[in-house]
Amino acid sequence: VSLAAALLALVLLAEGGPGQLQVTVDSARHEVLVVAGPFRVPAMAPMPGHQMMDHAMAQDTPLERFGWPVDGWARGFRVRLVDAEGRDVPRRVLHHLIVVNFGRRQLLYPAYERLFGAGAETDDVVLPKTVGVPLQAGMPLGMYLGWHNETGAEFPGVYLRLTLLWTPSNQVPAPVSALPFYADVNLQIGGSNTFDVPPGRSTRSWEFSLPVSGRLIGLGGHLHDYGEELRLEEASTGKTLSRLRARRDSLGQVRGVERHLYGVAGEGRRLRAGVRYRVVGVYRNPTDESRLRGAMAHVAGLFVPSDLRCWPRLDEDAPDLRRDRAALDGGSEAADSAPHVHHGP
Ligand SMILES: [Cu+2]
Repeated sequence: VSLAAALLALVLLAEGGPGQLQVTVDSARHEVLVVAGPFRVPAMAPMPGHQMMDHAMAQDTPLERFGWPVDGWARGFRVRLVDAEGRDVPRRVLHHLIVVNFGRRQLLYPAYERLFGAGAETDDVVLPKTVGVPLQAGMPLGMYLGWHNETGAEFPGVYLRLTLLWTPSNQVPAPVSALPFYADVNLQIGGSNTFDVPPGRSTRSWEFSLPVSGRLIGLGGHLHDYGEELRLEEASTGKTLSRLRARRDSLGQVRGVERHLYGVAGEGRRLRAGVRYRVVGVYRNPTDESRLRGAMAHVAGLFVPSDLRCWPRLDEDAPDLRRDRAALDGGSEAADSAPHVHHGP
């Protein structure tokens, strides 16, 4: 076993760039380990309120690309931060981690798939073995992170150890293929998705239709402070298909958003190709001042297409996709106009 494991344990170095990204396959445990770093994570001054923390103060690292090494399905991840001696670094200094799949388009947007995102409060995610996100060996992935270190101490050399769990392509029965689903009330691809929140109650929504039918088997959401709820509705009837309420404290600061697991074997929430749907974000601002560009509202989950062959094709030359690529690859202009767009759950 050890020889086979050793032979199968590939170590791939990310092509180009100063990053020391290492990808290692553990074929016995069905895990892919991605190690990035070292990163210098300076201490930041504490910020009043959570909104500042949410965006302006998170420092994004440059995108680092790597190739996904195995055929199969991704079914979860674990995140750990360590120093050069292997000692744990507090997980909360990692504000967000985004993994992008440059080999596939999103369902609703001509933009690259966000395989997953993890925030400071996101627990490790592990799906049951009956479901997974299909990935082929060689699929071009990329990742970036944002630091937010309020511990008061600098961490001079932090390594991110991202463990991805996968199911091999020969598993019987094969898992159900589920792909990321993302719908935002205000996404400009390659730009920002934030918007202003006026005093009082306000809603913002975006309508869409799907190129392929399927079912949502899980859905979470993301709101900033003063956020009240997110809804997924049928546009013509206004019928609510999913409602995600924010957990808020007495000042309206959002502590989290509900998450629904509609089941893997069960029906999930059926969505049909060609039907108009609407994602709605509801805010209630108790102050008498608008909060400028202070809000975000989106849902993110897992979608099982009825036919994966009908998934929309990636068109590398489409203007939206080029904008997305430019923003992800950085460059000062793109970085200014495009703070991170986080995708969960
Ligand atoms: Cu946000």
